[in-house]
Amino acid sequence: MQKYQNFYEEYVPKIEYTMDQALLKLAAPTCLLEAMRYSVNAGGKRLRPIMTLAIYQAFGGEINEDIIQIACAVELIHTYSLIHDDLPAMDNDDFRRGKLTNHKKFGEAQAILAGDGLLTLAFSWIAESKIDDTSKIKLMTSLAHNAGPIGMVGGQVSDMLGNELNYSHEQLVAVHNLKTGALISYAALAGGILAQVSEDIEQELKMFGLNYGLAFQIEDDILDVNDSVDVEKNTYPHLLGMVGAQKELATIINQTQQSLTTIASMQSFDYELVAGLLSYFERKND
Ligand code: GRG
Repeated sequence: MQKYQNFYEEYVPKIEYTMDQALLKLAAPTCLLEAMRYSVNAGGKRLRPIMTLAIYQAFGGEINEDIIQIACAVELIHTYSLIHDDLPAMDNDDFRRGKLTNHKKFGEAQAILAGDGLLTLAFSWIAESKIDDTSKIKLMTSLAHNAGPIGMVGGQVSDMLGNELNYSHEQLVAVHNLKTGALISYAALAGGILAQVSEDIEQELKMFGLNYGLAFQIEDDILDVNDSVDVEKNTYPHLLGMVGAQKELATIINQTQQSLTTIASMQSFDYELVAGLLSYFERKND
């Protein structure tokens, strides 16, 4: 836990610095750049790039500026998804991370375009990096797959359609895996791709990320109930009750730990560093 805490404290500022410096170098219209930087610099846990970097280092990878910028590509996509999710046509939120949402600050058209800009820029950050071409293609293919219509975007659509339906447990897992799990699964896999692990380990990293994402979503649903936010229809507390949702969360967290144990049995791996990512759940469930 302390090892991960130290890693987190060292790399979050580096992630934030890398993203802002790269944005500042863009010869984009000033108003667009301002809207993009506003959301990228608005804070957040930086969970996804931290996960990529921790997994890469756990396999013995040496982190440099190039690797940090590649790890940040997924954070750009995450940020675009939040900007678009907050729009009036979707969740219609006024605040995000304690600040006005992008469209409230810059207007809807600029917010849509800032999101579009971040989405495409993410792929440039991988394409223009110094790593070998095979790893680049693997990263870009997985990111496109997990962020797009058969990943996060598809999950967002199923989630919206679900407002009219009652999803079964199985359907709910499928929606969460796409909407929330797919990007986190990519973040875990990216650490392995950068460290050039075997395909078996890549599969295990994908599972780790998917289960982590599911746990993340169940936790979010439970916290909403604790914060007295209305219990929405297609959530774990609504489907399984609070006790059932807590039990399911514990089961899924256990599965993420199992994935890490399996990985450590296959290749030399800093289990302690990556297991620290699970401290996110421990703190909230104390
Ligand atoms: C608009 C294409 C499109 C997709 C939106 C991610 C998403 C899909 C919607 C957000 C809805 C939501 C609150 C989901 C719960 C899980 C989640 C992704 C929370 C936000 O991620 P954090 O906690 O955010 O990593 P920070 O602010 O820490 O970066």
